[in-house]
Amino acid sequence: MAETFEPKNIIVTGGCGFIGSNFVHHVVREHPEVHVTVLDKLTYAGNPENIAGLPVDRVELVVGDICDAELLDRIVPGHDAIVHYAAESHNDNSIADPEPFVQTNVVGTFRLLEACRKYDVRYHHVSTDEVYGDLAIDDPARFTEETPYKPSSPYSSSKASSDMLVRAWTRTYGIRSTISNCSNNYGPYQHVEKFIPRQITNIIDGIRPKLYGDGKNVRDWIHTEDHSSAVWTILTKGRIGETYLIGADGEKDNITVLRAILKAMGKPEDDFDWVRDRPGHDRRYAIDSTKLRTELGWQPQHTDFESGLEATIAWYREHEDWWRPAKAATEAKYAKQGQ
Ligand code: NAD
Ligand code: TDX
Repeated sequence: MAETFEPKNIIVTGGCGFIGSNFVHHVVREHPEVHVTVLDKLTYAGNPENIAGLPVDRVELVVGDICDAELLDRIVPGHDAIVHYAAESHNDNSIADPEPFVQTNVVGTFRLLEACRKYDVRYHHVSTDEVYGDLAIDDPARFTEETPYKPSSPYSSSKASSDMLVRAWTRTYGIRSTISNCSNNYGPYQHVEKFIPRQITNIIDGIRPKLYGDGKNVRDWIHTEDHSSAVWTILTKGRIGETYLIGADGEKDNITVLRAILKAMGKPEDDFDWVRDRPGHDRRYAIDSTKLRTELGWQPQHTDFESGLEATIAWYREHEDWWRPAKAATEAKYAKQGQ
C-alpha cells in the first residue's frame, strides 16, 4: 500500500449535487481535521440546501464554474487536493442536449487538470462505470480496471473523454491523480430526474411510476455513503496514477427495483406505466471491485438494499420541501419526451 496522504484543505467540485454533497457530509462527520471548499455552479442539479447547516468553519461554498480558469487561479492555491464531482450527470438530458456535457465534463475537467498542474495539487477524479459500455444480461463477466472503454451515450462518452484527459495529464505532466469509476448510487439528496427518486416522488404525488423499455436493464446499486467512504479511501491511500472500480455487488433489474419501491410504499406491484425506451439504453452494468477491496481494504457497509431503499423513501417523504420545487418541471420535460 502507498504512503497515506493526509489532506487538510480540499476543494470538492459539485459539492451541492447529490453525491458531492453526501461526500461533504461524510468528510465533515468522519474527518474533523479537514476543511472543505465546495466549488459549485448551482445548475438545476445543484442545491445549497444540500450542505446547509454544516459548520461554517469547516465548509465554505464558492459559487462558480469549473470552466472558469481565472476563478481557479484565485481559489486553488493553498488547497492540497481537488476531489472532482461536478458534472452534467443525467443520460436522458445528454440525449436531448449534449452540449453542456461536453463543456462541463470535458472542458471543465481540462481546466481543473491545468490548475492542478500549475499549483501542484493532488487530484481525484470521480467517474462512472458507464465508460465501459454495457454487458449482456446473461454474461457472467463484470467490469474490471482492465475492461476497454466503450461508452454509449453523450453523457458516458463525455465522462470517458474526461478520464482520458486525466490519464494523459498524469503520464505527460506528472499530475498526482487517481480515478474511480462507480456504479449507480442511491440515497438522500438525489435529483428527482433519476430513476429511484422519480418513482418515489411520483407515488407520493399519485402519478404512476414510469418504466423504460422491457424493464430488464440491470444496474449495480450502491448506497452513496459507501461511495463516499470509497472515494476517501482512494484519495488518502490509493496509488498515484491508478484507477479503482467502486461497487457493492448490488445488481438488480429495473422492474425488481420498481416493484420493491411499490411494495414498500403500499402499492400493487403492477401499478406503473411502460414508457418509451431510452435511445441506446445500456443493458447491464456490473462492477468487480476486488482491486479496491484487496489493495486498499475498503468494504461497503450499506449492502442491505431493502433497508437502504426504505430509508431513502422515508427521506423523500420527510423532505418534500427539498424536492417539490424541481418536480413539475422535471415531469414536464419527461412528458415532452414521451417518458
Ligand atoms: P448531480 O447532477 O446531482 O450534481 C452535479 C453537481 O455539479 C451539481 O451540484 C451542479 O450544480 C454541479 N455542476 C454542474 N456543472 C458545473 C460546472 N460547470 N461548474 C461547477 N459545478 C457544476 O450529479 P451526481 O449524480 O451527484 O454525480 C456526481 C459525479 O459522480 C458526476 O461526476 C457523475 O458522473 C459521477 N457518478 C455518478 C453516479 C450516479 O449514480 N449518480 C455514479 C457514478 C459516478
Ligand atoms: O423514469 C425512469 N424509468 C426508467 O426505467 C428513469 C429516469 C430511468 N429508468 C431506467 C433507466 C436506467 O436503466 O432506470 C435505470 C436508471 O436510470 P438513471 O437513474 O437515469 O441512471 P443511469 O442512466 O443508469 O445513470 C446513473 O448511474 C451512472 C447516473 O445518472 C449517472 O450519472 C451515473 O454515471
